[in-house]
Amino acid sequence: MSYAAAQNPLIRNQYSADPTARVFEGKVYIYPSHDILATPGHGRLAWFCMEDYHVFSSANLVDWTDHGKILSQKTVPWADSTAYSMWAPDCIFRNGKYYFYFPAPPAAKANSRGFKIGVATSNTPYGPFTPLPDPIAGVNGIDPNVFIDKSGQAYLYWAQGNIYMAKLKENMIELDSPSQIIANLPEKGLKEGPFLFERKGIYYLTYPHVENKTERLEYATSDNPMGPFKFTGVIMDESASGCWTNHQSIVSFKDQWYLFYHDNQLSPNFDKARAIRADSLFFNEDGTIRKVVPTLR
Ligand code: FUB
Repeated sequence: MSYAAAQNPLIRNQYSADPTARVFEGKVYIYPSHDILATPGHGRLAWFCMEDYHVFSSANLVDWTDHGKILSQKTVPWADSTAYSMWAPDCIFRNGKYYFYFPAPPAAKANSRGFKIGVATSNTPYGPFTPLPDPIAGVNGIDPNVFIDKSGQAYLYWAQGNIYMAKLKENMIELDSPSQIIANLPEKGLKEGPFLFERKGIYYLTYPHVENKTERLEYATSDNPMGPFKFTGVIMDESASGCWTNHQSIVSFKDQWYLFYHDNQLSPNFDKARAIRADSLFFNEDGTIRKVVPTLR
């Protein structure tokens, strides 16, 4: 089977993390977090610092176009415009519109560590996106991920120590069921960054989990996007570079599956300045995922 070889890290002129890859209009679009370095008065020093989002697209996974800034903390009506905490986003297409989901601390809680999840919409996958006036009611947490099943039912997954999920209404901006914690995932250690995809009737819930020191990528499977899920295995071991976080998405593009993730290859001494990567991913006959070993390029 032939497939394009990704050149890692994918983006080299800026830091990027938490890549959600989507296939829209025959190209791969990546919606990552945009790490920058905090300076006095701008973000928390030596911590994650993000003030906006860029989106990147590629037709071959080698040549990437930066479509520029698609959303900024300054223009989200409900968000704290000084928080520098625009964490891991997602984007999905429905009814002619692109819906961009992002976490941010709300303005009313400027001194709290809480996050809400907002939505911004666009007529194109590359934006610019217009934020809605309020975050999604009933959701507190980070790392939104949206999945639409074959019947058209949409689901929102997010993290707040554990992984939560709820159905979304057709309008994609309101919950349509009570939120629930996803059961049967490892009991101990932070779980965040959910990303759900479907292949051959199996729903794969993937997530980073801290078992020891840094996050490794794991997955659980089910025959239903609402579960129950069963822990199934590890997709990628803990980072060899010592990057505390990892964050994944998995998509099929031109008959090849890919894992998108990040490490701190461009900033070996500071792991909050990360770089997104991709490697081919393969399944066994029984649907389990073969562990991905990061390429060193
Ligand atoms: O990028 C900030 C946070 O780090 C993300 O929301 C988490 O998934 C982790 O990658």
